[in-house]
Amino acid sequence: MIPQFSSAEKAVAFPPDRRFVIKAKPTAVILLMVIIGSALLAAWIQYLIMGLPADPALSENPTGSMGTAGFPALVRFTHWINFFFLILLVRSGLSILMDHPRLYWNNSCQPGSEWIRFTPLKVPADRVWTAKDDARYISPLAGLPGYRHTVGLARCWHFIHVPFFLVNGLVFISFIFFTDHWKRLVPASWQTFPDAWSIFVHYATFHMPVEPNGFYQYNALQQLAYFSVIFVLPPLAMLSGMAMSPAIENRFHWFPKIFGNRQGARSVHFLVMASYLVFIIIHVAMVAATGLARNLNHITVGTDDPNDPAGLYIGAVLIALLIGTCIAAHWISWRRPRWLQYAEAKLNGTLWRLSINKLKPRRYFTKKDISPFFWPNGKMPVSKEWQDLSLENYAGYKLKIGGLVENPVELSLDELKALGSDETITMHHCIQGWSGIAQWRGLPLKALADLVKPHSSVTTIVFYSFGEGLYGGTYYDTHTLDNCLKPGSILAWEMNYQPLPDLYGAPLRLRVENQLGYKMVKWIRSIEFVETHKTVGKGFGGKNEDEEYFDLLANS
Ligand SMILES: Nc1nc2c(c(=O)[nH]1)N[C@H]1C(S)=C(S)[C@@H](COP(=O)(O)O)O[C@H]1N2
Ligand SMILES: [Mo]
Repeated sequence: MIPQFSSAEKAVAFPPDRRFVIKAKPTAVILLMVIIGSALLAAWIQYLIMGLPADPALSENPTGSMGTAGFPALVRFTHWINFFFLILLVRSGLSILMDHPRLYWNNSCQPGSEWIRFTPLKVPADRVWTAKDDARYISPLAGLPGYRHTVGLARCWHFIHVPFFLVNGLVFISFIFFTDHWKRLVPASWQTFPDAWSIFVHYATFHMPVEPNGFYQYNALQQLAYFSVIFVLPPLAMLSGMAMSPAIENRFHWFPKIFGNRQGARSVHFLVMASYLVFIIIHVAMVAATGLARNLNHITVGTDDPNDPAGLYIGAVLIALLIGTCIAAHWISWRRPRWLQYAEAKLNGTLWRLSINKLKPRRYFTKKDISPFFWPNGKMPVSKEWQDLSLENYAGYKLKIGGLVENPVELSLDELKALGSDETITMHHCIQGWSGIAQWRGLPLKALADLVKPHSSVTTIVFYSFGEGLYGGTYYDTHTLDNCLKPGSILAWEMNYQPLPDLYGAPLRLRVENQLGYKMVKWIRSIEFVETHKTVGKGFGGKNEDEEYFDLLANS
């Protein structure tokens, strides 16, 4: 099952340093301890001074309303389907997280400002340290697909589950509201909160409250927990996920502000995942502790039998199936990754193309928003051609623009500048997870297209770099003509009111604001107008698309 890495891939994906470290800011640790500690402390104080509170289950109708009893087939199915998706979403999410193993509450992602990191490394200040250098290894036992810098495949898995996860959730929610089953999950009165607290005091002081039979009703704490994982966490996950999309962020500036900013959304997305993990652990432990066989009969065969072993068997089969699914997913990731890439393009590529890809980026950032730090990424060009140009400040640089155009041209930087310029202050969204806000000035691609006059068959523009991809070979990427003509799509020669530095892509780099960072080719050498991306490189739309299974369309 171990993937066959070439030596270049092995150096990236399976590096010698595979330490796993979690390091949170002291304030984050203290905050967590205060929240948990004060709840426990309050429970113990209440218990020691006033004794154990009355058990709310005893004062309620223990059988509940018979109309909502039991676990209908639809509830059982959606519960298990949800469980599968959740595990795969968490596992692929962990792989994505490790590609930029730091979480922040600020947009600049300045090293040291993270509230938690999953890497032992501090960013070295004395040399160039790119975001790719910073990616960490994660064991394939925990992550899907695991290893280091496998964000492309991890995203395929993560996103491919989203539509099904949503549909499954909608089926479940529609069902419980068409029947009376919602009454079991939605607290009916404020009394639920003090009741839930009383039950918490029981658990916190090591007393088991009287268990209502879950076939008929839940206790108050259980009800609140289930309510949260069904009605609070999923919307939070969805909104925080959407807030990370460059297409959405650049059109609806207010959207990430729901979470403070884009990195706040990323942190919340992580905390939702952590909450789900905590819930799953407690949920499974309670299912086991309060009558495993009976509870499993409830949720598998839908009977309330304490002795029938059917639920146990089916539960065991389902767990085995989940493990089998994870192994199959691992196999697909390394042996048939193109299947996954195709499926992801078919499903989400299509959904994005029809929806968020249509949004036109808007301008709203101002000078004061510019980030004090901007992660560099990619490999600096090593060719003599580029190095010579750099030494002479790009005086001899000529951008070659050709392909299916009426008027192919070669233009120097001064000639490009004479064609016009536009300025944008925008947020850059790297696929790895970091962001940064910078000012860019350059030639609108629209002006370039007007000059060279593409044939009517042109759908795509290819941007070739002087630099190389992660495993060597020319770095390139493609964009639809349509996205290149959107506002803010420019060939930039200026960054933060200075000539574009070498590290950030001199002499020219691309900005196409509804896309992720890897589509913004740096150190541009030439441009080609083509009918389709399929005839360029390996045909997937760019160097990362060819070799790392990134998305052709990068709206999310
Ligand atoms: N030629 C080239 N361009 C590139 C890359 C690269 O590796 N080579 N990396 C891309 C990625 S993944 C990102 S996030 C941005 C990073 O831009 P920055 O260095 O200005 O942050 O450049 C993009 N353009
Ligand atoms: Mo990136």
